[in-house]
Amino acid sequence: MNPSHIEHIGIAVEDLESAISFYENIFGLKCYKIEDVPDQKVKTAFFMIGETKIELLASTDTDSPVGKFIEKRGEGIHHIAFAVEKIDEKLKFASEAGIRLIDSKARRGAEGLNIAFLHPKSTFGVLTELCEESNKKHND
Ligand code: CMX
Repeated sequence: MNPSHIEHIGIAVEDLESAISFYENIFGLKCYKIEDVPDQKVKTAFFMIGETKIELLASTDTDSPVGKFIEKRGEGIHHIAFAVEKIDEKLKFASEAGIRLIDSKARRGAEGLNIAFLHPKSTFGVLTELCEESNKKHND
């Protein structure tokens, strides 16, 4: 995979506004963007720390990955995202190594990144995301 860094840590929260207020007022971080991702039925809020982001995720529908997660396990770390290059090649490599893919091909996620998830049952219980900046996508 050779990730360059942790792109973001996704945290599932019940109430986006109170979680934003926690990171702003207690940690002194600035929320630089709030984005709806209708495809995933979530509203997201982003904070930058060095090269890594904190992505707060609030479900907009109980029947969504984040809604189901909170219902089953409560609030908490939902996923870790690694920055990679040539994401489709990395997915092929993971699949050939027997890792269960949620997305067999990268798709467009929040922040305009190309993203794909690996199933937590194949990754020691951690929902794992691969991210590639869209202008770095290689289809060859
Ligand atoms: N981390 C670790 N384990 C998780 C998990 C998570 N985030 N979400 C679900 N699981 C576990 C469940 O606890 C459950 O385990 P058990 O069978 O031992 O109880 C198992 O995975 C199956 O969970 P489920 O509730 O039945 O849910 P589904 O199988 O329907 O879906 C998953 C699970 C991971 C495939 C689904 O959540 C998914 O496709 N996630 C990727 C997309 C996503 O999470 N989008 C939201 C973020 C979007 C963004 O960042 O923009």
